[in-house]
Amino acid sequence: MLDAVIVGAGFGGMYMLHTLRKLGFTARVIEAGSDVGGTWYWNRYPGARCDIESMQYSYSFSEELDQAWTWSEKYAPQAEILAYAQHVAERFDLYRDIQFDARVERAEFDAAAKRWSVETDQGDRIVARFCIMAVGCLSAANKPAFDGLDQFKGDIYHTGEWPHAGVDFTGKRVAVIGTGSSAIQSIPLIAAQADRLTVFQRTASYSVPAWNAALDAETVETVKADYPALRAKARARPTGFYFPFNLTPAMEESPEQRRQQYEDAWTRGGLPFLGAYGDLLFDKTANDTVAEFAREKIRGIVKDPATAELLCPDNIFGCKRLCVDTGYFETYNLPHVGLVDVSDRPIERISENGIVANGEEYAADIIVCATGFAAMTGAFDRIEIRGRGGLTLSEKWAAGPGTYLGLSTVGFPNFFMITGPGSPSVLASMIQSIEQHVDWMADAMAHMRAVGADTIEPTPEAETNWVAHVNEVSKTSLRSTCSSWYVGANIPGRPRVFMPYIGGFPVYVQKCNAVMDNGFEGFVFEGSDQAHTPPAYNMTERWRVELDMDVITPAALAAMRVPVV
Ligand code: N01
Repeated sequence: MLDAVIVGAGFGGMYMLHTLRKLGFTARVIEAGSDVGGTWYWNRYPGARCDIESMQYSYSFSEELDQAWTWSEKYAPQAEILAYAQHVAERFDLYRDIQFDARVERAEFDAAAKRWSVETDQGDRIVARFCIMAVGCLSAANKPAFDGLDQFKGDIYHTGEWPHAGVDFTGKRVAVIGTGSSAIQSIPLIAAQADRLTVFQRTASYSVPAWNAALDAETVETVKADYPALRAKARARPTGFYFPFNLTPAMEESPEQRRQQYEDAWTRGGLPFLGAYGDLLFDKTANDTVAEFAREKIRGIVKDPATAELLCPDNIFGCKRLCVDTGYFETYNLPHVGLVDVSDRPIERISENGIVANGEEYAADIIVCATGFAAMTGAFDRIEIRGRGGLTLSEKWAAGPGTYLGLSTVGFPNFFMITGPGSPSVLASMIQSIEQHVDWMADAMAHMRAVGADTIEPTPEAETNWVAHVNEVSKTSLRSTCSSWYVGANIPGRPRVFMPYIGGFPVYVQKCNAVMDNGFEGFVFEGSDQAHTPPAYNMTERWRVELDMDVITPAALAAMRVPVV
């Protein structure tokens, strides 16, 4: 019997495997794809790249790895991030314990034997003490069931399941459904090839220019000369990555000062634009000023006034995840690119020849669904996960996900989730979040081995309190107020719950550390009465960093006021 079965070979599953092996545990990873990389294996659409700077969007656990790998661009393209994942898998000899082309369909806990049994679509049955989900937050594609889909004579693709051979749009009429990050990255490149491009927009998105560029040798050398310092600064930030942040409240400055500040931030570009003022996501009046600035930018770029107005979002800036683009709005100035507004009347159906919307048929040879994901819980729902008493996780989470610290859930002993709902996950740099979770889990498992405990599971009280805390803290931010995938609102019928933890990465880490220091407060163990003691060995030590009080957010302050559990 294995110590652990890990579901998914993205950045989470890979680091979990590496860490468990280091601590002398046996583990096997099961992966539906044919290689490592997770998100970066599946999302091969044109223009896919990360929007956190490459030198921070990478593992931080190995100084040798940091020195050995050199990123070519400020924001690495998908193929380079995939190559990095493959490099890591080879460097740390991970491939031999990863089973590819096998999708986990069932995972069941046997309470008598205290073990998990995991089954795949290839007929495998793997038995392990721990079941660790590394399934990703944005990995279950949302494919709306448009009427007439099966009648379409052309090809349909989802950005999150892109063909490995690529798609040639030359000479084609292309329809793109959706205007989120994936659409915004791919539309300029599709337009560059296609004969005709029609974009179907339900909600307009805010987007800030990436100003992507090749990384110059001097920048790379400067970072590599003291990589640990950059990593430490990143860990102290609410987002888990470092960028300049202005703490002055936006409304304390004059309109002219604000404009200058926004212009400067726009010139730097990317997600750090949100750092123009520290209260943009907490003060509606401040947010109105940045929203208007962004709309003015769109009106300044897009030449046709009617199209420009359609592209201007009217919701809170940064409430849905901010997009980062290269030439997105400029694309609408091209004569062969059109925009169809489906905000009031949804797409009616797919016909043999294209898309019918607003009573009109728009001809297309290829339809690209950039329609996003069943975020945070969708990848769990695809697997029949049964805990104590046969209850499935989907049944348990029918009214919204309940977790303790986003890494465990009552009724599912020895079951861990990497970046699960209720952890900072998508609101922080994913790889940082992953590493911190894995280190915490590894410490817990090593501790259980040391004290002879069989199972670990949160108490109902701890879970209830954590869910309430996650919900309470979310209310401090404007982000909780709009219909985004953060609250499950992009999928009809899902419960509306703010799923990620918005208290900020370092506050969250402090809470995880405190739980451990207090002898795994909020957890129950079976098999040992020595388990409620701090672990002897501590992988999580490297996460003990001081909060960067210069960038403390109202959400973090609210989170800090609440006791550990
Ligand atoms: O998905 P989305 P995404 N009819 O959900 C529309 C990360 N990411 O794949 O807003 C018509 O954001 C939907 O409309 P609405 C990042 O965290 C990162 O683009 O629901 N339209 C929306 O416009 C990101 O946030 C990068 O009204 C329909 C779009 O489809 C997350 O992944 C790159 C529809 C979906 O947008 C998801 O991004 C890419 C329907 N029936 C992704 N259903 C980086 O840069 C949905 N839509 C790192």
